[in-house]
Amino acid sequence: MESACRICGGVVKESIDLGRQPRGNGFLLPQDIENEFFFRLAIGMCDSCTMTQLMEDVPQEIRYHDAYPYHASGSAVHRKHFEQNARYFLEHELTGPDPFIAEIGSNDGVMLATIAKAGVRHLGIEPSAEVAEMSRAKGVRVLPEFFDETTAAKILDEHGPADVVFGANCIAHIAHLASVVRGVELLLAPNGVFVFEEPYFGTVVGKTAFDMIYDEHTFYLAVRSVQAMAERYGLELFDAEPLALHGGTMRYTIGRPGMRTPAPAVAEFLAQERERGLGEHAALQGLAAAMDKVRTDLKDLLVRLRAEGAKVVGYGAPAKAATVTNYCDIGPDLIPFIIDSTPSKQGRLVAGSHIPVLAPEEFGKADPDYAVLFAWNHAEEIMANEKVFHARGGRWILYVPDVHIV
Ligand code: JHZ
Ligand code: ZN
Repeated sequence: MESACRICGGVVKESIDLGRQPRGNGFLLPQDIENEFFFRLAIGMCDSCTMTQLMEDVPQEIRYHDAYPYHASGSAVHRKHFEQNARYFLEHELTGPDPFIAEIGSNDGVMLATIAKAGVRHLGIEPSAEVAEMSRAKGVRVLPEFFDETTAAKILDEHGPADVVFGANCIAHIAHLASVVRGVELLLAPNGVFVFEEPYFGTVVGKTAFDMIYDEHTFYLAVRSVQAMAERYGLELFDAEPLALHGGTMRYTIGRPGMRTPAPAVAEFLAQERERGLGEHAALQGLAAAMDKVRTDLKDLLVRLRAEGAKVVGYGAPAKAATVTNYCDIGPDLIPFIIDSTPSKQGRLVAGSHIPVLAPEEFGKADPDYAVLFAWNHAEEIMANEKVFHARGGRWILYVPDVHIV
């Protein structure tokens, strides 16, 4: 199968088909099972610009509805990270007279709350009403819309050029990314920067983190594909910084050509990606083989533990859990429930696999033998919070980069 690249119009060749899948964040009530939404989850790479992307996407209004359940403030590590981000911008980029920062997909205001407290002009662009409301309660100013060229023109009109446009775990979601980049190009001040952080394609391949593949992740960004995208829309990639978040994120800094000297990291990552073959279709073929093995190993382990009479539950219900449970055919018969601290997910079912999501209090009460850590990217924080489980002999099952027990 082939499709047209959303960035350059080139040919995207399909490499991995995960079959009929629900939405990653499609947590649902039992009475809504009948009308559950499914689509064909498949990814491929563009022959011309190497951008890896979904073959088919889910309309954004279905994904980012008013009750969008993911709250970016749900982790202490994330809260600290985004506060540091805000402080960095305040100290290094928002230093001129009356500076202005815009954030695309500002969620519950985890980053902008610090900017608002500092009294700096800002605007969050966030279409999902509930999280937008949560950010307003923190003093954040929000425009409840999807960002694109038209929105950018409106913002420019009303607020003037932006010194910083920021986005985290959001830019790679947007199917009309080409229009977003054109919009940013319009909105940026002459020396302004577009900074965004997204899970790194090199992580997905390197760690067999195939659970990063779901409806919201339209694009799987790498330094090479981001550089090509920036150039195509009249911008330049100045920096690429690896971050530990979400198991391996890359933070990109883009701006008007020639305004800054590109950091050595850009050339270094480009060379590294060439060496790793990340711009070749073979990278996806390798991932397909590795994820097949994880599927077999994880399912076999859970079937064996059930036969032995062990009590196994899940921990963390990230969007990723939908991909893993559905792709590996894991349902409530193998994992009766998953613990998650997010109130908007509790009492609901994981999309497709229909495993119930319960509040953290239920973990200790159930006293399980094993817990599958679906939120593996938060391992340190969760394992520290649940020390008692391990001390009592409970064991964590992880499946990234391979299936293992700790
Ligand atoms: P977490 C998010 O994906 C959302 P997800 C989004 N789609 C995206 O693009 C990626 O990030 C990159 C829970 N938890 O952060 C909270 C506990 O229960 O891996 C969350 O539901 N106890 C925008 O959904 C989940 O785990 C805890 O102590 O894959 C983690 O979700 C902690 C720390 C978390 O994101
Ligand atoms: Zn392309």
